[in-house]
Amino acid sequence: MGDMSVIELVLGDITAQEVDVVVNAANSSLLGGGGVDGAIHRKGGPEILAACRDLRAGHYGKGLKTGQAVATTAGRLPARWVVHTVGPVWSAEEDRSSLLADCHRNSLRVAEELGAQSVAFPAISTGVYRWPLPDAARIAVATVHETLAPEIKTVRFVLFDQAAYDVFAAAL
Ligand code: AR6
Repeated sequence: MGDMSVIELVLGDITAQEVDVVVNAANSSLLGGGGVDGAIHRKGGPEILAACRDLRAGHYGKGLKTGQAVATTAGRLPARWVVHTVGPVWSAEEDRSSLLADCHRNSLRVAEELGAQSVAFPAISTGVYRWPLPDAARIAVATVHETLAPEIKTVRFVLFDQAAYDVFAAAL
C-alpha cells in the first residue's frame, strides 16, 4: 500500500457515493439481481444494463467468472464507472477465500487501468452469497492493503448496517 492511500469505512448506501468507481457485487450473468446489484441498476438506470448486455454480446458471452472484474458506465450514479465483480458463494466444504480476494484485487486493477483515484466497495458475498461477515471483512481489508497502488487515493468500504460497519472496523 502506498503512503498516499487511505482505506475508510462509511455506513450507508453505495449508490450514493461520489467516487470514481463503485464496485458491484454482481453475478456471472451481469444482467442484474437483488442486493447491491439491484440497487445499482435501479439508481444507475438502463445505461448500465445496456453496457452489460454489450459485454455479454462481446468478450463475455459466457458471462463473468467468479473473482473477475469488468467496468461499465455508472449511468446516473454520482460515479464515473461501475466495476462489476462476482463474489464466490460461501461454502463450508470448500475454501473459496482466494476467489473473494481475487474480486478485490481484480476490481482494484480495473480501477487503476481506468485511472480512478477513489473506489467504493460493498461487502462482497456477505448477502445473498452468505459469506460470514468477519471472515469476508478480514479478506477484503487484507487484500486491499496488499494490492493498493498509490494512484488510488481512497478505498471506501460502504457498509449497509451498523453490524457490518462494526465488523469491518474491527478488521481494519
Ligand atoms: N449499499 C451498500 N451495501 C448494500 C446495499 C447498498 N445499497 N444493498 C445491500 N448491501 P448482496 P452478494 C449489502 O446480496 O452476497 C445479487 O442478487 C448487504 O447487506 O448484494 O455478493 C447479485 O446479482 C450485504 O452485506 O451481494 C448476485 O446474484 C452486501 O451488500 C448476488 O446477489 C452484499 O450483499 C451476490 O450476492
